[in-house]
Amino acid sequence: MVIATSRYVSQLTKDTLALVLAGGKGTRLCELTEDQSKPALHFGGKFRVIDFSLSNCVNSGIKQIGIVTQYKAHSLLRHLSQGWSHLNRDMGEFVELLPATQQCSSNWYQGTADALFQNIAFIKEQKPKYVLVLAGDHIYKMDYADMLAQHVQSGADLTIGGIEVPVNEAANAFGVMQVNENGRVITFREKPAVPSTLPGDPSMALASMGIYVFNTDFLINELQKDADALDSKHDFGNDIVPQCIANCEVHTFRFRDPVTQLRPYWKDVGTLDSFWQANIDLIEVTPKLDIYDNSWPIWTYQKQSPPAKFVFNNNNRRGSATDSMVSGGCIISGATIDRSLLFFDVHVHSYSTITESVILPNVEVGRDVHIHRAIIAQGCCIPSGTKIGLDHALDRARGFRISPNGVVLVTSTMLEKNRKLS
Ligand code: ADQ
Ligand code: ADP
Repeated sequence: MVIATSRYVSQLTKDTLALVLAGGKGTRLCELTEDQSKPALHFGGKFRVIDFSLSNCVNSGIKQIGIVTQYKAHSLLRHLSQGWSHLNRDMGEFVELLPATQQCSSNWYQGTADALFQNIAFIKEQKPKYVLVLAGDHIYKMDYADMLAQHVQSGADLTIGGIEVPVNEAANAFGVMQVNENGRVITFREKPAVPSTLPGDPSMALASMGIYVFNTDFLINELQKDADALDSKHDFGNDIVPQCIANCEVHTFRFRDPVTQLRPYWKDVGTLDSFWQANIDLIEVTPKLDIYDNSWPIWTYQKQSPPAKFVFNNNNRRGSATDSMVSGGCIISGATIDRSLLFFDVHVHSYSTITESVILPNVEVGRDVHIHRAIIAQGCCIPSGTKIGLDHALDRARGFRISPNGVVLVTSTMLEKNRKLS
């Protein structure tokens, strides 16, 4: 058996079909996912969340990709057709969309396992040796070829991507595993209230990243068994993984930096706080996730925009941005931006300040507006004189949402309600 580990081209990655689960509701993101799914959310100034998993696939050499969509998929489908339709079917490369209700059943996908079960015919048609199951809502850079190589070498039926996380972050949030000295998974509990810890380190747990490599025949068999089970929720974390651990050879692949052996950046942007934090992480002086790394580009689609413009206004007020990222099409006129991330086409008018905030695309910020520690959703028009994030009681009274960590979310629907009331 030959195991090629070259980053870009290897036989293993060519023999692999990636299936990206991109249909979750993302309810903990509240109004941000009111009209679009979590993987479609804008992220990092010019990307969408799903671009990270898809770029990892392409950069790892995996170019047979199916994307399983369900909930509010319109903007996701548009983004995928604009940005991810360039792979060449004739060369065996594709990004195929697999929406619910168009497969073998007339039902919506009942859970993540059912979402793949309904696509068994598609999987068989591609004839892959391995299936890599991914979530479309994680921000990270990972070479899946390393995981595939370990999977094949270990002889496992299933390999689960694992990462060390602080116990308090793992509780009720992630699947948590215990492994033996050979990396074989001994126990797995989905979102336990009290996670088991790493041997010798009671502060850390080994969390499942929700990334799985299966031998294809084994996966199809397990999906069929799960579909026949009457007491199943048809979910990977609750049903498929525990069932496999009880009966088969399941290993973990530890996601670590190959050189430093440290924990790489990996974030599930499932809450308002984690979405805000992951965006703000990018403006660190030396961010843990390097999106300027030419050896691991994050591919996306973005409409053409002119460069960001900074204007000194008629009253000698400087338009400036410090420790911030400002995207194309932005105009900052006589306003101060600090420790913030502005997506494309944001206009900020004179005498305004924006600090520690994430401003999504196509936002107009009027004069003398002050925004602190907030997420301003796409398409908002903030009226002149508005204060956001300076007084949470006032924010609440205006119907803005405050996250557990004190980040204020403002959407155009909230602003419109306010306008009608005033
Ligand atoms: P969760 O992220 O809570 O836990 P889940 O809600 O099933 O699991 O979402 C997994 C992925 O599937 C997400 O990308 C979501 O968008 C997508 N998805 C959900 N329902 C879907 C459906 N009906 N159709 C298509 N796609 C759907 C999982 C694991 C944990 C692990 C965490 C890591 O179960 O064990 O720790 O991921 O984040
Ligand atoms: P302010 O309220 O800060 O005075 P303005 O809307 O008057 O904001 O715009 C200030 C400056 O921003 C303008 O003088 C111009 O230099 C620049 N600007 C605004 N809109 C555009 C545009 N569409 N193209 C190029 N520059 C623009």
